[in-house]
Amino acid sequence: MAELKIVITGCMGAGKTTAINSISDTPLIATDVGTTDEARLEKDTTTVAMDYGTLTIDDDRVVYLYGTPGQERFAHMWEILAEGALGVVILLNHRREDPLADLEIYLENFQQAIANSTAVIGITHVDESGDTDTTAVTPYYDYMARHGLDYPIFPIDARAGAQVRVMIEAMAAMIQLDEETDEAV
Ligand SMILES: Nc1nc2c(ncn2[C@@H]2O[C@H](COP(=O)(O)OP(=O)(O)OP(=O)(O)O)[C@@H](O)[C@H]2O)c(=O)[nH]1
Ligand SMILES: [Mg+2]
Repeated sequence: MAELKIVITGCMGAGKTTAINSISDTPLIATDVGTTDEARLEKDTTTVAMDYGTLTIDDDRVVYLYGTPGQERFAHMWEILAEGALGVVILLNHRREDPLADLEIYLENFQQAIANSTAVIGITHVDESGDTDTTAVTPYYDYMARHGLDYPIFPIDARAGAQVRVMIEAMAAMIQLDEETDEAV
């Protein structure tokens, strides 16, 4: 059985904890605490260390999902969680003021993990933006074209397990495994 470690990162409120909770076969392990100060305006709780869940894809592959804290003040966890990851999911909240700037922050901070593996981009909160899925993804494709990147982009609602699952399955399919050892190659 191949064990695939995938890290889900992205800004506060993008839906990392929600996404893992919506697809995990095992009860979510979360480290959310009540938000304080300015973050309180956005939501009631925030991840301070990590989320953890699992997803069995098929008889051959199980995914271990690690969610990061979004807030940069907990960024010391990012490198720890990225260690040994076979894929990085960047979730972007389409309603934020400058989601392309967010994308840049996470691409930069997870540069090494992405270079050693692969990445996919999930765009959340599209339903609250007035855009359609098709119009929403355009600026992200344009950004990637400008930067010579070609990661798959999925408009998803983190609350909808079926949508999250399609994205994670796509990422799992991008990870090449050695047929004999089941190790990533
Ligand atoms: N309307 C809407 N709400 C969404 C969508 N995706 C996620 N949410 C909501 O947005 C919030 C996301 O919260 P979390 O899952 O805690 O976000 P997080 O990325 O883990 O945030 P931090 O741990 O603070 O970095 C939840 O209330 C979700 O229900 C979406 O596509 N549309
Ligand atoms: Mg969280």
